[in-house]
Amino acid sequence: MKPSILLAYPSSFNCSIGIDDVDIKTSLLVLGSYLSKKYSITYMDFEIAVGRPNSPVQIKRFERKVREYFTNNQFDILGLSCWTSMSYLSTLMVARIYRELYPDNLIVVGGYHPTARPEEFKLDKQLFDYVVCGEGEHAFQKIIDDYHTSGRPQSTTIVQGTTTASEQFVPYDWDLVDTFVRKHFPDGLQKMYVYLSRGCPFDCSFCMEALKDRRWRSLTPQQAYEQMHIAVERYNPGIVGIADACFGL
Ligand code: B12
Ligand code: SF4
Repeated sequence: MKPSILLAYPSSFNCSIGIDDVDIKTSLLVLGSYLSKKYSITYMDFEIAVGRPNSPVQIKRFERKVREYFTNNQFDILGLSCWTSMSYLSTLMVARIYRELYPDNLIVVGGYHPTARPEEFKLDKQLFDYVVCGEGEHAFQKIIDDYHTSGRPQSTTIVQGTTTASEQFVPYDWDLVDTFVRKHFPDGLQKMYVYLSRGCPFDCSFCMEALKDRRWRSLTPQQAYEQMHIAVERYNPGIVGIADACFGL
């Protein structure tokens, strides 16, 4: 039987920026769209569903709500996006709750923070099974395939993800986020971000992008137009942001 997979964004703790401006996480959607060709994927964003806790009391509430969610929803594999360093603490909390409830299931983490600091996910009692650095598509697909045959690894394993070539890009699978959007954005999406290209060949010292393999890849203009068109037709947002690391190179 194929494993069930949850792709989740864990939120950020003690973040001074307000919650009003939060939107669908495009990177998780990109990753999920690739994996959903082969596997059953569920999308969850605890930042939107539960909130961004800013005090010990709010963090306790967050913990309780996440535990409730996992008690009612079990997956074979939990994929957590510690996308920026702002999500490090919430990633640990969500992983700990899941590990406590389901000690034998697989936990995978990826995103910019693990890419920069993979050792920070080698923690007590093998909290994480895999830490994916760089792009997630190929690495996560292989992890899922291997899990099918060999189960969890013996210890936390750091994996360097290989870069997705432009011919391997898949269209956004908006069905993945549809139930979530309808539940949490009853008035529709005000704003959405799309990527029309990926990567950047430059090496600015303050930017994480250079830690990937510095290959710029893009949709063709026709594909880019189609992807924007499909997204707008479906959700009619007020704003579509093009969020490329190096747009139009
Ligand atoms: C677009 C973007 C945004 C958009 C996001 C739009 C959206 N709704 O998704 C906006 C403007 C909202 C934004 C906000 C912020 N951003 Co920003 N953003 C970017 C940017 C420019 C592009 C990212 C990109 O190219 N993605 C393309 C996709 C395909 O690649 P990807 O995101 O890396 O995803 C892949 C992997 O990370 C991996 N992966 C991701 N999750 C998972 C999970 C699993 C399980 C696995 C296996 C793999 C995996 O697989 C994905 C597919 O290959 C980057 C980089 C840059 N040059 O500045 C900064 C960047 C990511 N942002 C950054 C920061 C700090 C922020 C903010 C915290 C800023 C702030 N103070 O508010 C917020 C956080 C928002 C949030 N809620 O998380 C930093 C993160 C650095 C760090 N170590 O923390 C970056 C790297 C810029 C930098 N300074 O270096 N951002
Ligand atoms: S994405 Fe922008 S800031 Fe980052 S390395 Fe490229 S040019 Fe520099």
